[in-house]
Amino acid sequence: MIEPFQEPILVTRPFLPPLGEFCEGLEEVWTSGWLTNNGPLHRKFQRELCDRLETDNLCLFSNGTLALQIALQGMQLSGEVITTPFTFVATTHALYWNKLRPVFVDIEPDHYTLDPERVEAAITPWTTAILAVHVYGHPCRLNELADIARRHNLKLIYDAAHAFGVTINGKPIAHYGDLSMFSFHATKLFHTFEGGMIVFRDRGLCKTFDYLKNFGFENETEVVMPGTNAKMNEVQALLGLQMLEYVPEVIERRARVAEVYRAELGDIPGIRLPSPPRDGVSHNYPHFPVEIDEASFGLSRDGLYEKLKHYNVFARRYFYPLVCDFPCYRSLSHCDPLTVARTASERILCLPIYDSLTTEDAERVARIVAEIHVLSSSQEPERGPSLLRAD
Ligand code: T4K
Repeated sequence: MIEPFQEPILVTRPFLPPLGEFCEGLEEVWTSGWLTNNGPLHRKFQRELCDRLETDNLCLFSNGTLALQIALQGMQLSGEVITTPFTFVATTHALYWNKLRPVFVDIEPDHYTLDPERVEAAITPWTTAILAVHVYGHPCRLNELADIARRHNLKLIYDAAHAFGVTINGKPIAHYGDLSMFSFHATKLFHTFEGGMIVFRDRGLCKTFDYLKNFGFENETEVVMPGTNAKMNEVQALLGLQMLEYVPEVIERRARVAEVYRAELGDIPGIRLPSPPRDGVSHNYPHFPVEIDEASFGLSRDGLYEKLKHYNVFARRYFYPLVCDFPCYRSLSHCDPLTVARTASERILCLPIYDSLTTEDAERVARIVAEIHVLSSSQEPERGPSLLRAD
């Protein structure tokens, strides 16, 4: 029997720059006394991101959800928006907060992104936009979606929460579509504790987004629209500036963990590994989703999820249930049977992946999965190690 891990192995762990480096930066914040409201670090972080992403149209936010909500509001969309049910619930909530009706369509089985054929089939006279998700950092079918959006005069918006650092033939993924939202949440490989960013095509929207995230203030005495408060603060910006330097290293270390999983899990019956990135895509390895086929693995996805906990390994079922199955969205009718999304949601388990997970630990996680398969297939009475708890 493989011994359980001494310490819990969680699905992710945030990368953080050396504390000393961060404290030095904090001194700068303390000295300036400027804590938020477009301060010097915010401006510097924004400029740095603009340079790296080769754009001038970029706006920072306190978190990704508000970034997406404000993006949709600023674009003045109405009616129906075609979207995926296989995502974190914030994607759909952002539509709801803008009184937009989500129309859920199915995803493709290879990278779990929106199926362009289903998108086209779902367009009605009320459709105004497509909201697609680069789920697990895999780019959607960019050309097909762009073509559909152009032919039907729809806005094309990407929830790129998972996709920071992804490029296609060297071009940042932020360059695709009318607008992309990135999350800088602690669970993301690039983060600012909490935080978010939008990158957009229409320069004319810059001012609108700035107003919307700052109460609609034009100046001290004028409010030009009913905005909210969604500003990134100086400490977030400081962390972002420091984190930027480490992104290539963090992605590289995650890639190594993914390689270990691929090598070690590939031969286990009933485990389907994630499809490799498409040609030209430089991936960022935000998650490591495997599909479990109960019949050949000998145990369901949920069974494996529970058994892993006995070894102190805490995988996650991203994304289960489908968003359309949450009570707040269940009453929405949709014509698409969502067959692929449903299967993915019932079968996918995201294994732990983060920069500080050693290759030895990743190997051990994989060997545990293999052991669970063997024990489950032989249907021996349960003799698993004692249950440990995550703190
Ligand atoms: N669109 C998509 C497609 C998204 O995936 C997300 C966020 C959004 C939009 C919205 O962006 P934000 O508004 O969040 O910027 C997490 C994150 O909270 C969420 O940001 C993320 N997606 C989602 C996929 O995952 P939970 O509920 O799974 O988080 P939690 O607290 O269970 O954390 C997961 C694991 O991470 C823990 O087991 C331990 C580790 N962890 C977490 C935190 C917060 C740490 O080690 N340190 C930490 O500080 O939602």
